[in-house]
Amino acid sequence: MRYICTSIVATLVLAASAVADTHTVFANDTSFAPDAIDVAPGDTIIWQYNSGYPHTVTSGVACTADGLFHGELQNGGDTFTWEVPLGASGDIPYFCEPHCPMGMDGVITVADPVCELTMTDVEGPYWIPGSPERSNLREPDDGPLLVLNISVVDQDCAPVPEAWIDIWHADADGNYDKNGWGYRGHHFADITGNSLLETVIPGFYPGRTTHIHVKVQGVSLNVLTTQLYFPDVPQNDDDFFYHPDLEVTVIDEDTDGNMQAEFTFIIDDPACQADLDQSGDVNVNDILAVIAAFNSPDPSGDATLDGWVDVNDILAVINAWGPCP
Ligand SMILES: [Ca+2]
Ligand SMILES: [Ca+2]
Repeated sequence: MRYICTSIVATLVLAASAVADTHTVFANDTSFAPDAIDVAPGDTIIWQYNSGYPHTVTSGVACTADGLFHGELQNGGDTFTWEVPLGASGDIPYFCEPHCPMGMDGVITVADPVCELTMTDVEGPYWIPGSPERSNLREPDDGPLLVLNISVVDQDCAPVPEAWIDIWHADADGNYDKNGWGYRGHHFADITGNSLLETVIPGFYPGRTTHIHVKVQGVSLNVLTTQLYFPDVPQNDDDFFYHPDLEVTVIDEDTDGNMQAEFTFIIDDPACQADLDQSGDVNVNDILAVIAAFNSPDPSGDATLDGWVDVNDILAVINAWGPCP
């Protein structure tokens, strides 16, 4: 169970999954070049002595250090390296101590984390609504076993508490239970958007690589329908629906093929999207906004964000009735 305690921060970093960049800033006589850089959390910045008397690279504003970082560039070839913390955001000003009065300063602007939505994948023919609530789908003598750590975050990288997660997949021999609830079940993430699925690694359904079907929903009416895959399965390459972005990340695997893995779903779950007039309440005025835009693509009445205003938008407003969280 030691793998379960993934911190939220680690989850968000995984979700953002941006490739870290390296930025170089030169220290000239009385200036940094460039003096403004845009970075992402986890990026590396290298300041390099270029010319002039010895410089420092000191975080702070108005020539007053704030202690976040301090480096010294005495001679040609000297560098100072700082990695942008994962929790950093906004502007981080800095200066050169001896030359700050001459205007030698700079600013690092940290971009907000970006969570790109998990791609959808085909639902397939075997989904059955109304599955039993359970997060353990195993049956006696199952194997190889899968423990999947699931995280659900929204497009702002914020956890989606109590997200609904519906799972269905083939048994270890590749057969679907089309009459009962074998290897089918839904469960809810906890208040931090995390959950644990215990099941068996599915076998090969004819024509497909091994895969797990999933639907995920947060507080909005949007439902993500997709599939999960496993890395290094030769059949992946021949599967029309396979995509590497939908591979689980393997944490541990033993010689019998029992696996611990994780996956972060990033879902489009705008808070209170049915508050069409952004009044802070979902009420009759939002119904009127739907009616005003009825049978059109006008986004001012599109509570479901599906590009069209129809009766589903009225239902979405009713479903979200009341004050916005
Ligand atoms: Ca409203
Ligand atoms: Ca709509």
